[in-house]
Amino acid sequence: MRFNGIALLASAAVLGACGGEKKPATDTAAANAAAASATTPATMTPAPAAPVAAGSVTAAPATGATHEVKMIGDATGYKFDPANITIKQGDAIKFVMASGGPHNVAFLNVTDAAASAQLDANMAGAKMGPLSSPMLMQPNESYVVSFGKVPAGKYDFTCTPHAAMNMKGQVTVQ
Ligand SMILES: [Cu+2]
Repeated sequence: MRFNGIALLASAAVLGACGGEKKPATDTAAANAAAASATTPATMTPAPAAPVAAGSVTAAPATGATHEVKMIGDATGYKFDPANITIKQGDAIKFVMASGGPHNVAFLNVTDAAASAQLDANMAGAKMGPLSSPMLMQPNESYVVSFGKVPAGKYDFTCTPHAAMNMKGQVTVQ
């Protein structure tokens, strides 16, 4: 046992001495190759999806009917009227500040990336953030959202200042 151990150590030392110049070189090359193949996909993966898609989407003007939704805050509470509305792709919704502002319209939980990018592109003006209109302060102020090229589906929206008061609604795009 002892002799074998010593023999192994000795041969390892000899191998280390003999292959000393070549072995670390190949190890380093292999490590670099492994590191490169490991890091390249990881850094590449998130890049193509989001910025390219968002940048390539442009606003699609409405080509159909314009539907009106009032934004109300009075003794009866805070609400969109109508709160649930069904439209066709290419229609528009004109949100009109009726009372009790400031109100805004902010779409929530748009999980489809293409739908989110198109809807956001269609929302112009000094937005409060992605998928969120500016604040409408004065009576009869309005904000039009085009649903041009917005895929069929259901889109939840809320008024950010009055979300806790249940001021919300849903657009169904056919
Ligand atoms: Cu509101």
